[in-house]
Amino acid sequence: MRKLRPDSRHHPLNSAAPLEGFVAWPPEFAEAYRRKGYWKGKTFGESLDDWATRYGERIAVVSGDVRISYRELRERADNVAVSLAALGIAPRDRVVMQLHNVPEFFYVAFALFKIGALPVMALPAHRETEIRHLIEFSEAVAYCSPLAFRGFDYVGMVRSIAPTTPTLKHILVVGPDVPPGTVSIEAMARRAPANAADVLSRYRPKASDVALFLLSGGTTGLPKLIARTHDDYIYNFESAPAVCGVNADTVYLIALPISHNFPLVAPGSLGTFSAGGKVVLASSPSPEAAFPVVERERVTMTGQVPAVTIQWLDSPLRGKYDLSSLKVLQVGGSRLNAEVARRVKPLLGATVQQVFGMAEGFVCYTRLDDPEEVLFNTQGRPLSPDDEILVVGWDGKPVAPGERGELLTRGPYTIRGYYKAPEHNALAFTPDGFYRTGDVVCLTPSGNISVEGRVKDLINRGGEKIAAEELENLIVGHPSVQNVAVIAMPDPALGEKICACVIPRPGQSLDLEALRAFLDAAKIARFKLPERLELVETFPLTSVGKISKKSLREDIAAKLRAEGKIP
Ligand code: OOB
Repeated sequence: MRKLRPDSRHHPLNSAAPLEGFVAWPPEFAEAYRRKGYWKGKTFGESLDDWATRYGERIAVVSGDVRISYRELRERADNVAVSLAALGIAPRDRVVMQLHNVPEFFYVAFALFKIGALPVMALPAHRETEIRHLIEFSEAVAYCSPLAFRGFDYVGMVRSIAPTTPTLKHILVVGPDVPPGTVSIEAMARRAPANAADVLSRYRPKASDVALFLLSGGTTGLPKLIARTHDDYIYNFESAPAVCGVNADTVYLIALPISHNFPLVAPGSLGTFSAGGKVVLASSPSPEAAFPVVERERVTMTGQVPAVTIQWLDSPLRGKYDLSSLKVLQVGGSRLNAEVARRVKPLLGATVQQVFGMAEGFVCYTRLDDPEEVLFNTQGRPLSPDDEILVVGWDGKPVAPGERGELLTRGPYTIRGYYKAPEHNALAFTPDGFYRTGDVVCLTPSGNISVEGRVKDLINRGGEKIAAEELENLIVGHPSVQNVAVIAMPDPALGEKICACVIPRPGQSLDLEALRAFLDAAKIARFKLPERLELVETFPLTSVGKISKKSLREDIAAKLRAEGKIP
């Protein structure tokens, strides 16, 4: 009998229709993006193979004392891929990945890419509600996590969910010693199977296929799933190195959650790999955790949120470590105050690069040689020459140049719809495919974008609209203020009133009267003066480290109720 050789042409999915629930680009756009060379027809698996061939023994990933070369990275990903296929994980199966900053993240993600299975990028801060939602919504067959991290028992959590999520069959766990009934990622990574080439040739995802799911960054409701294809996501991270000054000498520190879009592709780990650089993992962006790593590994670049930048600038540890290797400090995720941006070069020695992006795709950067005016005061300009942007008013019509409006965008790496969400898509996208970002921006005369707030981050005080960010930018200029978040608080008469939540600088204090006098001196409309001041030590954060205004609003509403000021 003739032995049947696995043949990629015979896998049932090799000629299959697109994934159901995925909103593809219209054919004429897809064609143009290919013609212009943005979409190269390459998959993640092929990219990793390329890197391993080109960069071989160079170090790709550093985590503590562990150093992994490009060759080893591919070897381990291939090993894991074969083991996952042997477990029965099939092309297009979804796998919820909830890993912190460990090298196993890359083994599993690339293993899944290679067998055409689809990672769903959860964040370590997610808990039962979000994880259950992600497993149910994506119909995940597997879940992947540490045993425990920061005192939280992930395996315990998923075991409590599993009995009521029937699609879930496998739990993959970091570490050599894993509980019975779970699979060790380390063991899979070290087992070199004889039939790797056969298994890996059986199914080859197409570059136009969905490669992975990111989560929407919304701070309300449960996250929506953002399907990114090999074509569009590879274009996204391969374009980043040129605008971020990344090359083979780059040492890029990941201190944000590793599965977030910013540290994945902007340029993040994937952009750094594509240039042959080195990716260094840290467990937290705090000065205590990150500074020693910067010193030891001679880190040249990292990406962080503004709250972390403020911590780094104000840290007494700054003078105790050698941070002189830092060349570029990327700051994004929420608006960076110009005064903070101005302090980066003198205090940290690095050029600040503002990054304004979203998991839905679109990313803007200030360029490293921009004048200070642009570096400090704007969030930069689009990554791709084919990023189309519109700034529209309440009526949906473009505003006059320089006026504020909502940013709409479409382009070669911006999705045309959330996964399996037709009703929401009808609201979140225009009929001609522009994504409504919900961000209020204006275009500066230099052609850069200034993010002025969120469409919904407005306080409606009896009909007067107040943009929270406008007040925040003023208040942060007060000498006693380290950081501020302005939120709406419920009011029986006006509907909403303004509350300023302030973290004072060490040893400083502030009262409401002094704050109002300070703002009054800035000559703003009196209806914008806060009616309440809350002094706090820290802000509640979202899973990726942004200030959670939702939690702040809930806290203040609870206080007002306790004080009998609202029913
Ligand atoms: C990044 O992605 P997401 O998906 O967590 O959040 C996107 C939203 C944007 O729509 C905007 O509202 C806000 O976060 N945002 C900024 C900002 N960067 C993001 N607002 C003001 N200034 C900025 N620089 O947060 C993200 C994705 C890729 C790169 C960088 C950040």
